[in-house]
Amino acid sequence: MKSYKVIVTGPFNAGKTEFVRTASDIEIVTTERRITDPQMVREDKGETTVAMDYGHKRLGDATIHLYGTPGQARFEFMWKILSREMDAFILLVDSSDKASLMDVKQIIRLFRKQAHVPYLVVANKQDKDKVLSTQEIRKLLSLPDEVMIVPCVATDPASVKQVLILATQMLES
Ligand SMILES: Nc1nc2c(ncn2[C@@H]2O[C@H](COP(=O)(O)OP(=O)(O)OP(=O)(O)O)[C@@H](O)[C@H]2O)c(=O)[nH]1
Ligand SMILES: [Mg+2]
Repeated sequence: MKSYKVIVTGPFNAGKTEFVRTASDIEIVTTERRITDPQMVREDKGETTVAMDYGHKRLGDATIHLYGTPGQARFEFMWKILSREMDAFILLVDSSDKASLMDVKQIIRLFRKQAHVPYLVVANKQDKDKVLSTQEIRKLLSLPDEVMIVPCVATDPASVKQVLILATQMLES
């Protein structure tokens, strides 16, 4: 039985907790707290992850342990703790929020520094109006050709499963 530790990271509000929740075979462990900064509150979002999300998913003969990170930079100290001994990371972005992509290069750099593991980028919230395409996001993030970017809707189990299948293939190649 293979076991992988995969980090789900990305900027504030990208859909990390939703992704882990949809992916997981078990009810996830979350550490969501009410957002205290009024400027950060969104119409459909009153809570934010302050430490981690945890869930796991069985895929074939592998178990993927998924650790969602906080998105706000002030909880960045958790990123280092969570990324210890990771096998890969998944970088989620909100395809409907171009401004949020500003922070993403920095997040990738930070995780690459922790360990030289493979990663893939998920262009989340593709169900929304006026979203950036995967090509546009690739360009904005200057992603090298060898890094996969996958469209996704984190509320849709089939979409999330597809990402995990690709992540597993990446881990096993
Ligand atoms: N339409 C749509 N909404 C989504 C999708 N994924 C997540 N959301 C919504 O986006 C909001 C943010 O999702 P979260 O999972 O809390 O985001 P997060 O990245 O964990 O946020 P932080 O922990 O605060 O950084 C929630 O209201 C989700 O329901 C998606 O694919 N499509
Ligand atoms: Mg969260």
